[in-house]
Amino acid sequence: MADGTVLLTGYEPFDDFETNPSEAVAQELDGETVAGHRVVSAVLPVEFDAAADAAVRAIEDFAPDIVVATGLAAGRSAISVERVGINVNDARGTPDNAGADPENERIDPDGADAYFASLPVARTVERLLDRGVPARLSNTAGTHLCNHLLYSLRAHAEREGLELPAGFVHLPATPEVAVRQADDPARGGSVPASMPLSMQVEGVGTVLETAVEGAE
Ligand code: PCA
Repeated sequence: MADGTVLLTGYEPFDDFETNPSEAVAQELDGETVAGHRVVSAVLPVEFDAAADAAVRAIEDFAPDIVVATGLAAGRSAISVERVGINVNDARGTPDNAGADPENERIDPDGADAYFASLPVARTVERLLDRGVPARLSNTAGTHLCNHLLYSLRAHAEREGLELPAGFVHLPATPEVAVRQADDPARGGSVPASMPLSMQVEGVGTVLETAVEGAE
């Protein structure tokens, strides 16, 4: 019997990525038990107008004790545990899946400038490294939907007075994506950073475990 629930979110594919490892990892861990907590997963739309609402619906449906959100950061070589979400929407020329391409906008004109993730971020990175999973603490989640979600989750918890630890983890591309995006490597071109999906699943499992322990 699980004694709590962790909501794990991933994102749908976006831009010219045919797959999103965060979706695959969320599906893989859905229904598992981690540190005595049941994992429930939701895959969110990559849309500025819909992602946070979808996450809030999942919070209302599952009443989790903790939320860990994830997304793809192609080009990063390690699992990045994000420290902060800032009050900015800027797609920087990568429109979302509904075509929105905000530039230098606020998420909430009346909201706080930023929210820290409320998970034990440094301890999570240490645990990942102890287990041989490349990981780092990241001081910027960017200004696209991943940052948007971290900010929105923390703002939601504050607005509703919820005791709901929440954080965000960026995942590297998978080797399959890196191969597709390689720039003519047989002629000396470059190949983007990647991490096998199995290691990403292990890594996110470790993030959930540390989050549960940190919240106890
Ligand atoms: N990564 C993007 C948005 C969706 C995703 O998986 C980001 O880093 O903001």
